[in-house]
Amino acid sequence: MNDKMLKALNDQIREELSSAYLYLAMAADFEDKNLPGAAAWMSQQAQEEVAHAMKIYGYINDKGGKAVFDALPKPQESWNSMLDAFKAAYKHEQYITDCINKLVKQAREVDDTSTEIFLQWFVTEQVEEEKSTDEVVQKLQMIGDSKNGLFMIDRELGGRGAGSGSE
Ligand code: OFO
Repeated sequence: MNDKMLKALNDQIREELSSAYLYLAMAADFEDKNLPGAAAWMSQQAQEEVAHAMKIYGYINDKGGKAVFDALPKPQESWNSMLDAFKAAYKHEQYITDCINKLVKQAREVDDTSTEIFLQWFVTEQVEEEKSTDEVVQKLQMIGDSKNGLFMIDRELGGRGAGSGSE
């Protein structure tokens, strides 16, 4: 594989693991604030990010490259509200979409068709990632300061495994 492409894919492994770290920090903060549903949602999201990293790791190996790991940045520890955390998650997913788009561009530049095709899964996944975080932001904005509303959203988020989440 082209050296630059390999480096860019390795960088994306770090971005995905860094996403996992961020969402696990959010899960821990929700646990701390007695919001078990949101904690479960973020914990599942963190696991999905690890799966995204593993997908790239597997692809690098399949192509005969070597995965190399960089240090992960320390994530924020606490957020002012569930809305703040989900807004940050949505913004983060927009950033990850940008990273994926840059990877696709690079694959095209070096004429690496298999990597371009491999990345299509991530392009589609990012649509879902942005949608699922933004949906929660919209709901939280709708309920405003209502404690009842927050309780209900937390309960709904806890049911993610039952079919409302992304892969
Ligand atoms: Fe890996 O999709 Fe979110 O970050």
